[in-house]
Amino acid sequence: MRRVLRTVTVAAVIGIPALLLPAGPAAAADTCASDHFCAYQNASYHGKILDSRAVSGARVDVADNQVTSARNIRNNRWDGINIRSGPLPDQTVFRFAAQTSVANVGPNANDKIDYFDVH
Ligand SMILES: [Ca+2]
Ligand SMILES: [Ca+2]
Repeated sequence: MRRVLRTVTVAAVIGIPALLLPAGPAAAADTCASDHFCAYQNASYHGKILDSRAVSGARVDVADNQVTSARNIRNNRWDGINIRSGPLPDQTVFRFAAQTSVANVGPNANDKIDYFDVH
């Protein structure tokens, strides 16, 4: 009886890592409609946090320090701006050219953008 119980316990322990493996193929990226600008909190367009059709001259707020990827399906440039305090002016950390998708803004801009200036 003691031997049977030990066998069951070992099997259960071995089974735990299997639960940590990724399940199947990656989920599909979030969509962004034609003529919209969309920003996402994760790389490769996952976790949409902004979907906008703002026009040139607009300042568009987005959840602070979250943007990692974006799709610019509009015909104007969107600059990702990081707010700085004190004497430092706000800083443009990434420029999203018209009709350009960026799957990862990279370490200099990741999780820094606080708003967008639309040009
Ligand atoms: Ca910031
Ligand atoms: Ca913001």
